[in-house]
Amino acid sequence: MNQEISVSEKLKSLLSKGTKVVVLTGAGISAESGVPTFRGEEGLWKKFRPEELATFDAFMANPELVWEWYEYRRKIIEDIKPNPGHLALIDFQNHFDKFDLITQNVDGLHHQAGSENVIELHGNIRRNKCIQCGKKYESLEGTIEGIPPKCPCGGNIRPDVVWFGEMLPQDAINYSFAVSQDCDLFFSVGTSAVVHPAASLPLIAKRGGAYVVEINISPTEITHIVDESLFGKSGEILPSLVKLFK
Ligand code: BJW
Ligand code: ZN
Repeated sequence: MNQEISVSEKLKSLLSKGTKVVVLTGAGISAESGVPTFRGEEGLWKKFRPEELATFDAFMANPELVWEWYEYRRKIIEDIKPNPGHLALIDFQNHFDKFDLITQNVDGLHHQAGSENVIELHGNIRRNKCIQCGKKYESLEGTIEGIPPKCPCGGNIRPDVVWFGEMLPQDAINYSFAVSQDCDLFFSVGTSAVVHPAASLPLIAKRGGAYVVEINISPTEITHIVDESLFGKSGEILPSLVKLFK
């Protein structure tokens, strides 16, 4: 559905080519593609405890369980496709002279949609790495079968995602801080904005003088600090925004 939306005059004026734009996305943007979110009524973590699954300690304590959980998640996303929200961001990329897309998502859907230079803050669930030598695996070719598979060096293979208590990829977070600090218009899309350091980015943008817009189906932790909230599905709101400049 591509209906008209009501946005402020300020936002309309900022939708011009020369505006420096940053978009931060979270699980909500992929919800309409059929990927479960983490928190909330339908969230993955209603059924699973994150500390039992999304930490390195959990993996060390029970590598089989954690590996199986990620295999289950990979099955869910095997045949998914980008939705109109992901696709609208291609129009953003083509329209604005300076545009950066930062995602917390590990599903690779922005890339699949055709977005370029996507900053993946929390890794990618389709990729793996060895816990011992750090070798990255785009597929399981070259590993030794098992649950989890093993690297020829003897180390267990784990998904190449960022778990709680782990550092985010240094280049990715440094770049994200820099562009958020320096942009004119920042969109926080489909994220509960509770997981740091990603959740700091809208605040950094705001402090740097950017106009901060949130797109979400419901209020979040940052609703009270943003300049404008657009409540609704990102798969509907983002295409409606595109209509305002295309
Ligand atoms: C829709 C919609 C539709 C639905 N349209 N909207 C500062 C303060 C407090 C704590 C910390 C802090 N700094 C660091 C921490 C600790 C921790 C943290 O943040 N904890 C908080 C939860 C309290 N952070 C870390 O540990 C991070 N590492 C770190 O800081 O390293 C430095 C360090 C190291 C050692 C010691 C100390 C510091 C790492 C965080 C890694 C997060 N990893 C996960 C799992 C990835 C792998 C996997 O997929 O399994 O990443 S957790 C999970 O949450 C996942 C997500 O990327 C992340 C964010 O979730 P997201 O995307 O916001 O999803 P939801 O479900 O929460 O929200 C969805 C939203 O969409 C909702 O609002 C819906 O309403 C909305 N929605 N449909 C629009 N159609
Ligand atoms: Zn190895």
